[in-house]
Amino acid sequence: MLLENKVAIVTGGSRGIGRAIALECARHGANVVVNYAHDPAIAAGSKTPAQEVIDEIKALGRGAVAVKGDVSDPATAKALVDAAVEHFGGVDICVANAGVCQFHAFLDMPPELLRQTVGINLEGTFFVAQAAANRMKDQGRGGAIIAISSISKLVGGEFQTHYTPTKAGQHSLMQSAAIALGRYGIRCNSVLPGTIVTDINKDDLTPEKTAYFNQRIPLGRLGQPEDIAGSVVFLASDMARYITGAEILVDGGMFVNLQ
Ligand code: RM4
Repeated sequence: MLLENKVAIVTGGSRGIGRAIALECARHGANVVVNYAHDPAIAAGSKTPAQEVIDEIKALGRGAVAVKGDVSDPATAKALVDAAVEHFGGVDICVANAGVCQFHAFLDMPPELLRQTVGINLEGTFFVAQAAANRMKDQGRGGAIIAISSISKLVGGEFQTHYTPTKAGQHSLMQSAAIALGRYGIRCNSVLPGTIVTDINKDDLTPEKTAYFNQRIPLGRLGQPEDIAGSVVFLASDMARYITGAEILVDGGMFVNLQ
């Protein structure tokens, strides 16, 4: 129970890595504000992903509320903090997870795709971190901000020229925010997932690419969202009380495996 009675905001928390983080925070005692951007079409009588994760958190005995919003809009960050205060009395943890990666060639990259990717991945991280940090400062009890960056902060991708800069930018933001916020006891760190199987890459992970990755990854498999959640809980907890401006690479050894 590393996060007993803490309040966590998780952006993009209804699916994939964000969902796994939201659930693990709840397992460790946190109440969770789950942000999501879209309501996918669902069969009559079934639940949306956001409804499902809220119900799963409540089944764990913790509080949960869903807030729909595009994190590239600063108003969403305010709405998330307001919801945390209204429902749970404040904010202790902010996980900036929401992200997009529509694979596209560089030479004919449409400006709108670049702007959307920067808006969600980098500006969205900025807005939610800023809103959470202002609340944490006013609360006077510190806090933890975690950006879900990526191995793509460290390496490139032919079809990710719009995306990898946002991942590097997220961590650079955490480094500078760590300096700006340390005086308030607010820690800012990044987690760098490797290739994790989620909705955003299911079409990209062809059998051939999966075989390549499995051969390159020393642990022999692609990551799952649940492989990331523990590092986030650690950074959010008092076990990381002297860690700020840092990064944790969670990639099965992919990055270091040149030969
Ligand atoms: C990650 C990394 C993975 C890719 C996802 C979409 O940062 O580049 O390989 O599948 O993004």
